[in-house]
Amino acid sequence: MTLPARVMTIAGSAAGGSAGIQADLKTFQELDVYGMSVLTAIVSRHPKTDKNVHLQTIEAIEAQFATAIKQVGVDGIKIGMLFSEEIIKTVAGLLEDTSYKYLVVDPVMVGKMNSKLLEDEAIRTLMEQLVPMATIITPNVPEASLLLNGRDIDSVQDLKQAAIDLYALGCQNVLVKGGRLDGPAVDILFDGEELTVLEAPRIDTVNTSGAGCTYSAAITAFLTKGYSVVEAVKQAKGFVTTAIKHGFSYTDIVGPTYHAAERKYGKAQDIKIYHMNKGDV
Ligand code: PXL
Repeated sequence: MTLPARVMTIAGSAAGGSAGIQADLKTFQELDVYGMSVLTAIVSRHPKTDKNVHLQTIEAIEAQFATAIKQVGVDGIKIGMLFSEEIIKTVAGLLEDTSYKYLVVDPVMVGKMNSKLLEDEAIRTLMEQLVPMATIITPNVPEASLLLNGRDIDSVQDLKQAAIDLYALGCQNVLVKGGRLDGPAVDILFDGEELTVLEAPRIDTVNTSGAGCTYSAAITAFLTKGYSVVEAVKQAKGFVTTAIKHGFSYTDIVGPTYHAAERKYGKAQDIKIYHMNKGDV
């Protein structure tokens, strides 16, 4: 038997199950890779104290990483919410001492419900220590803007320029996700030479909690299964689009994407993709 590829997420727990570690592990399972997790923090609001981010200790983070590497080993790693400078530095140190093939860095900063998922002073450390190690980074519009000194990103043209400029941070590929702009959901992938434009129709739903986590988890899974970067992003875009299409909510609170949607309803047929050269932007 060929064993499934080994994928680890280093991220926060979203207790409601839509985002963070929960979204990542559900996505890994759907895509038939072997999922492991290193929990950095628990995100869940205490009804009386209002505390929302419950950090894990550095010792607990190191223990989880060491256990997963010893018991299993790893081919692909996805990084989600790290929250503090200390955690970023710890994770960068752990990665330096480990061999793996792919590193996907989702620079998670703010949740859909506006919860703060990265301290302000930690942004620079993330840029300097983790982004240069990444196979691909996957910022959304607010994250790309923060990584570019607060630049306005309002159009597909701005997305393209942002992808080109973020590449200068030293990662191998950049995917800027334009889902928060008006119009179709356009994302721009840049590998230093060529831009790939991926476009999905806008889906009329509020239930998109965890979409970003799911997208980057799917990219990690496809890369680790041996897909090229362009093909992994294309397949992941289809997976998350189908998950958003079938999103739902159990309450009046913004609900999850449906991680099993592709398995139940088939692959998205409406993703458009085209390539252009850097010089044509
Ligand atoms: O969707 C971003 C995100 C990432 N990680 C965790 C989260 C959230 C959003 O709430 O809770 C743990």
